[in-house]
Amino acid sequence: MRFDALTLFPEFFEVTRLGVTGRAFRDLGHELHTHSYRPFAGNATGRVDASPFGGGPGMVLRPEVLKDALASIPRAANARVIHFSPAAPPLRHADVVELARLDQVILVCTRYEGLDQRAVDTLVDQEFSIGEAVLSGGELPALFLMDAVCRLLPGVLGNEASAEEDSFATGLLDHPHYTRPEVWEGLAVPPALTSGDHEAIRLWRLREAMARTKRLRPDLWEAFLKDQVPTLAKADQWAAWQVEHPEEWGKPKARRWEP
Ligand code: 4F9
Repeated sequence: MRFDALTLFPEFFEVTRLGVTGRAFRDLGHELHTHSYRPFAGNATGRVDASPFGGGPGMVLRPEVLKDALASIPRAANARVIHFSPAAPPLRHADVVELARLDQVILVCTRYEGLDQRAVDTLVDQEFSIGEAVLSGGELPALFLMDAVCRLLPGVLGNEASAEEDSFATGLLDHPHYTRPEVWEGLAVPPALTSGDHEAIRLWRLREAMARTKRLRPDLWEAFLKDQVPTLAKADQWAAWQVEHPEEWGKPKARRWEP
């Protein structure tokens, strides 16, 4: 996989030597090429932006700068050009999975006031935001996307199974995790996890993941109830029912539960 990042601050991308991106680029032959807009300013001053028509604060990247910068980058047949903007739908895990199948992702980073809309309309394939905070530029969103994509590339994650259990891949938030010691500052690990009963552990984790999702992301929980619960095994449907009826937890399930 090849990433190209267009930016006024190529140094932002030095952190990709660390962690999963480091493994992808250094050890696994994936590539990151950073490109400054500066050589494409088209004037001796090196200015790549201009003030917005209609007035207002900030500067807007000129469309011909992006066009010329993109033209200097070799393109794979299935390359995707992505621009980051707070005024765009959020990047979802499903988007990350789709991007991980491409041969090339071109990341267009602009400052907050952004990019001339004609360049967005004619040169950009897809726009994403990351979260609802406004940032000073698109570099951190580009790093965010690369981290999320690189950990899905074969051989990047130590444990291949972990990508499939990711929050959002399952439609649920992750369950809580515990490690040694079994009692820490008076706080014990939940007994199910030390029971050695694999099915009890699986159901405990599922129920915790469901309870957390209901509490923190009611939107995801509603979708999970509607789309996924009907397809689950009976034991898992029972766990979902318990999450919806916490007052019934611990009571015998006989006769009270109608799936
Ligand atoms: C992009 C913020 C995506 C959040 C781009 C300034 C941005 C952003 N998500 N902020 N430029």
